[in-house]
Amino acid sequence: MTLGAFAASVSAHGYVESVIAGSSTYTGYNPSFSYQTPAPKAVGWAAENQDNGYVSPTAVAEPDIICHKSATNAKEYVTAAAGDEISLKWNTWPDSHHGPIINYMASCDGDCTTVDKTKLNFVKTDASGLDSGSNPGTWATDDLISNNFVYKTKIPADLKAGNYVLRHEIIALHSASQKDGAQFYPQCINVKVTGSGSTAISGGEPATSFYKETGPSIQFNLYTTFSSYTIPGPALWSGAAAKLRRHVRDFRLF
Ligand SMILES: [Cu+2]
Repeated sequence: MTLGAFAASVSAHGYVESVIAGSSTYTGYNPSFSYQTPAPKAVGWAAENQDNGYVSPTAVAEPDIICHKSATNAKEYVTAAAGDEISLKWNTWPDSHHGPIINYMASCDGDCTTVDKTKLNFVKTDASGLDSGSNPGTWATDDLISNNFVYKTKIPADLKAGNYVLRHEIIALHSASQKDGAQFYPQCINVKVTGSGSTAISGGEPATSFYKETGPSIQFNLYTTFSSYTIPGPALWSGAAAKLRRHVRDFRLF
């Protein structure tokens, strides 16, 4: 494949190019890093998604759903205190790819640079889905685009200090009226949480058990009239301070 063809094929989708916490900006994982030796250091987990592609609903129970295709541990960490807001900056996102944006966290119980991703038990810490309307309506991805491709998520206020994987995910629903038409774009980021929080993550589950291939929020027709959309996956974690509406407001104020 020529470089020109590659450039054209990657133009549609995006990736988290940087993560901002406080006054620090960290490098996310750019799929083109796989062509560089040594690869630049990044806080985002490496993945084999050079086409900026997605994980299909056929793989929701496979390890690729955890941190994208054939993902391997990031070697760097974002440092943030419990209660801090982290900004996830995508390089771009296509208008047509409406859908929810969901964040999960799992404790590495040690070192996230070597942890086995299949052992991570995640809780949902924040999620945004349908803001208003239908056919197709205004979605979290539309807020992302109008917010310069930045999504802000909050580290739970009382989360115990330690090393965590933040799993940040967009689910694009533009083709989801068909079976296996939804597109999952997960990205994992290592976060070193500081502070004096006392709540450990409990009740988490592996990302491979979040979704059902034919679940009602995975197979979903955007191009019809609907009055609500249920964000898929487990319920919001009891220890998560951020509530859904709050994030919607944050975007509009930004
Ligand atoms: Cu696409």
